[in-house]
Amino acid sequence: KKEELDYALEKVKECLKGASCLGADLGPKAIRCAGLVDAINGLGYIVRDCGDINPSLKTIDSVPGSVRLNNLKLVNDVNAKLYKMVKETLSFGNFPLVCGGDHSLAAGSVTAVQRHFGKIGIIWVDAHGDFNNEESSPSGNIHGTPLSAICGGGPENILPFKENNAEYVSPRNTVIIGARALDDEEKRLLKQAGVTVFGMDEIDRRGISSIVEDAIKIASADTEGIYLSFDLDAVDPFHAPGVGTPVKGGLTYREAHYLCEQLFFSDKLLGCEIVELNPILDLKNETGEFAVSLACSMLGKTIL
Ligand code: Z70
Ligand code: MN
Ligand code: MN
Ligand code: MN
Repeated sequence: KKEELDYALEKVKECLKGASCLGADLGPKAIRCAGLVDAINGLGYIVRDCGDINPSLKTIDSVPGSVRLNNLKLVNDVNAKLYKMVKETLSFGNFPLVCGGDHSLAAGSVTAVQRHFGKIGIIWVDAHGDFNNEESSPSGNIHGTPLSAICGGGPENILPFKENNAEYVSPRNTVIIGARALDDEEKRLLKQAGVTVFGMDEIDRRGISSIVEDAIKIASADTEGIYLSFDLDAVDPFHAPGVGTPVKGGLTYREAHYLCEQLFFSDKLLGCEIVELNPILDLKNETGEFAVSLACSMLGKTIL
């Protein structure tokens, strides 16, 4: 029924905004349905599916006190589990591929990768900067903040599992690709921190190959390697409609794949994630299938 569908849609939209309840549940399911495990097996890898991370908390929480981040407890609960899972994966010598879920999961995944390797670079493919802190965030949605937190700019309270004296990721080794929806204060914070931002305009002007080459250089300078955090809303909604906040004017199908292919060939990848898939907003799981094909490119699938 239309009313029921509208209701579900509203719920998912709500849930994708920085929390990991319904949206985080449906995204990974849709990626599995699109054949992720078989596709990666087909590349010659052995896949260990660690399963979904389900929050122990059932309800959306409002946090008492002055904290203005939405669903903080819920997000922290999921991220604490993800942190442990990614660290375990790495300590077994395996390669983590994290599927979301909204981008707030990066607080857990990236902190684990950074902790394991000591010093990493990040390539953050996204229409957004996700570089707000608790004060600058216009929405209170945690998915608008994880990159700032990971780089040490706060909000500190989304990293409760971060071990004392563990290093933050250096903004100097952090690169955003595909940006076209940054808040004014967020732009200032990015500049101040020294994060390299390649907006869509620069990709138009210079071409994706030159941008990716620069990004790999920056993220791998004096680091153990690169973690790729791929928000599907970086891609143009024409190819990836199934995301919470589609923004026109994004990466083409081939630009997105080229980026992933080159990162594989760089031999610097330490792990990767694909986030923000929202199957309810998708068309026939097209974006889920796209996510699978991107994962294959990150893992070495070639054209010729
Ligand atoms: C805005 C905020 C955002 C999506 C992250 C939006 C952030 N900068 N939107 N991911 N889809 O609220 O911080
Ligand atoms: Mn994002
Ligand atoms: Mn985004
Ligand atoms: Mn987001």
